[in-house]
Amino acid sequence: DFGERKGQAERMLGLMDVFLKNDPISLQKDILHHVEYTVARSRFSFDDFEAYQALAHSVRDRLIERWHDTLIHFKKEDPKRVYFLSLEFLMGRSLSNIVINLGIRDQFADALSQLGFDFEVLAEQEGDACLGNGGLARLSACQMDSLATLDYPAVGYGLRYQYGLFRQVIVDGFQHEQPDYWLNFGNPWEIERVHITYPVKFYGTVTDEFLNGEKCKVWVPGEMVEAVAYDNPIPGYGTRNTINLRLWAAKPSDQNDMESFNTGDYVDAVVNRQRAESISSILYPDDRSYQGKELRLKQQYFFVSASVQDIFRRFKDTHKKFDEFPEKVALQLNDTHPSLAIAEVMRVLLDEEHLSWHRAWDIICKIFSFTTHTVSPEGLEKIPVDLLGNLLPRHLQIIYDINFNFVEELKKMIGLDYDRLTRMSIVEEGAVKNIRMANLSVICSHTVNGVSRLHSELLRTKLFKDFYDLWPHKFQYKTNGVTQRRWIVVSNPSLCALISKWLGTEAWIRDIDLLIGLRDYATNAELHQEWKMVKKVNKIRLAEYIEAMSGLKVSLDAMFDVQTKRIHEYKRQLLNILGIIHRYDCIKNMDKNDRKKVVPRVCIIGGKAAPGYEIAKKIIKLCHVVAERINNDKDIGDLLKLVFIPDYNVSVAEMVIPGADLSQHLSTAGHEASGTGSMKFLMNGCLLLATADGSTIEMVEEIGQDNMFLFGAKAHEVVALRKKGPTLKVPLQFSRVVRMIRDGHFGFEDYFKSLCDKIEGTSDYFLLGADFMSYLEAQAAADKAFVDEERWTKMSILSAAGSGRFSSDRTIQEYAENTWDIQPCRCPF
Ligand code: RUG
Repeated sequence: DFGERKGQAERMLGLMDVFLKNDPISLQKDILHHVEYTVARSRFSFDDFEAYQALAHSVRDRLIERWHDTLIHFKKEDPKRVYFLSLEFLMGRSLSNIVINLGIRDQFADALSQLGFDFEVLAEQEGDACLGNGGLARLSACQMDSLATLDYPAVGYGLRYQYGLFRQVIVDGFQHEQPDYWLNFGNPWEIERVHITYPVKFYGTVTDEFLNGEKCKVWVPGEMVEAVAYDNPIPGYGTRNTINLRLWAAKPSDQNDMESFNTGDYVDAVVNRQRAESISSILYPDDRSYQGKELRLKQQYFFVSASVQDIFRRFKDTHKKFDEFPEKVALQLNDTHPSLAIAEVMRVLLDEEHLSWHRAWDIICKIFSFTTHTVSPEGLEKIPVDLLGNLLPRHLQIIYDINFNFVEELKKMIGLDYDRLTRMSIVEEGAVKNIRMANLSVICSHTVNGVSRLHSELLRTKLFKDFYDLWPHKFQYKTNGVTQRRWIVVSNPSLCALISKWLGTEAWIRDIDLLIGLRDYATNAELHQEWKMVKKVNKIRLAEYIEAMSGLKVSLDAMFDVQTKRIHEYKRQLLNILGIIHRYDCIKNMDKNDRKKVVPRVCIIGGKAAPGYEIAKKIIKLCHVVAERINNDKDIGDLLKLVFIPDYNVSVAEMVIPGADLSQHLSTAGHEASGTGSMKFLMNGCLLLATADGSTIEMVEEIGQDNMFLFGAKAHEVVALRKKGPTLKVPLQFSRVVRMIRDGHFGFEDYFKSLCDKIEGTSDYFLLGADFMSYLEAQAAADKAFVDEERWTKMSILSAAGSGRFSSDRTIQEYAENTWDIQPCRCPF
């Protein structure tokens, strides 16, 4: 029978071309084939969107070839794999990234132009996949790109939300949220795997039963849902390796419904089916505050359970002994969101594989590693015991058992220090009893890391001090990084070509350390000319976007000054707006001569506020009323403009970042775990105006303090400043601009009262007043540098040249070597 199957396989191979061809005629034939047979349009009449669909399917065919080869290669080699568990992946658009990584962009562009289409125009047809909130989610996407490029055997697991992050619509300056049904027009990049499904159980009871004379726990669930796999191949650059991002969608389980259908309760049964689907229907739009919602908990367990079943299935395909599990499996927890995986793996080992507690616990301690992205204790996830016990009764028992053993061990080590025991316990006692997911993650992981050096220091000295004192060897830091493939090659093709020309190679696209070579030409006049030209091209693109979006014409001679990120008090968009009001006020009070010295600015702010975050929404409104006033003041002209870019997402970022001269990263020191937007700006030769927070501190080391504009209190000073309370002095300039808002210079004074109250006196938790003068000085320094074109261009070149350390390739390599202990597994060409 094997001989027959082999014969069949050979016959099938003979029928197919070995690989799809990439010459212009083959590509055109493929595209037209997909127009006719996939999109089902006539090849003589199809529009740009249909052409995009056909193009995407032609690209997908090529992607699938490599993906299959990689999966077969991994199966054959059976290396240790890392399983990257993340509740969020912010992929944005895929087409351009994929063709660049596959090395077939130019071939497709040529083929399309012969068919009368422009590649870039078609690429614009694609919608963004926004299955995440912000930094954490985009980081996951960058890390997948690096894992594939560096040939690591990795699988990403997440949720296939039907509704991604809400669309931000601005009406009269107020944010409104609209649902993002991103799957409306289909998604050519995913492959539905109807045969890869797993049952996921919820609720019910746990009973004691005897199996072969041994007492064991049996969980009888109250509800069952089916998890269906959707695979998203992620190609590496300069390699055939194409790894898998497997996202789970919830489907009703037939087993669940049989009862209701049989009892004739047909309508209820259908409604129940819809309830099952709701598990993967929506992304929670706030990544920083955890609300103990049942649906969110269900999402977490749903994706964890399906992923763990998948991982066990793969392991058991080729292995019999569970002691080999840690040699083949590394499980990475991206924040605490997937940390139920710990209890789930334990449950499977104990209740399904019938390992002893001792053996199961030994495996747990070897396979999990945990990255936290949080800075403040309030940001740490807690799950009410009642909620967890109701939804996942067996998991709660296991967590209690882990905690019992831990606390007993701890007592032996530290004695009866009850304060410390209470702090370190997984269970938080109180009016509402909670499970502390961060404590669970730290206790059960062999490695815990922060996402910048400063962040790790804060973890060691504050957030997880008790744990660090106990297990210093567990704690590491892995400074975040972003992929240069997306953030230079895709988003800034002119800069990409320029860098390759001056370095004499494209090798930096895989080996980012080569970027440092640009330093040799930092004062080269010819490079300066070309560098400025590239920036100009990108500024034109951004200016056209601004005009199309808002009708506002902006001057290309002005400094494009950008702050784009989620709107949050600690990120201090308000400091930026107050600075703009101050600038406006100063210009208004200048005579003609002084005005000639003003450096014209186009201030650009963009970002979404979480729907329930009132203060953040007020900041957006304030930005709009200030913009309205300034932009319509004829007396100001081109000296100052303020633009709010709505619905900031990955593809908007790809256009905004290359066009920025200056970018602002204003978080109160000690509040931004890392920050990754700054890395993208840096790679694009944009100068930074920033506080000494998160990864910025490491940027200063790479590019030098002279090449950026630093300001504000340092992390260790922030605590002391807060302690000063009412005696803390704020500058007159600060009080004046806040008064302007209070007095209704921009209207809506009643609406903005609570906003002003939040930043005056002892309420100014994020220290806008204390940092204001230093901020204005940094802004003045930026103005001074900007008028000296040669100096600015040199700083810009040095920024890009020094950005290599902030590539996710470096981050991933560090994880692979120091955390996961995995080796590259390169698929032969
Ligand atoms: O706020 C952090 C950023 O500082 C960081 O750069 C990013 C990636 O590590 O993660 C962000 N973050 C934090 N996203 N969600 C959280 C809350 O856990």
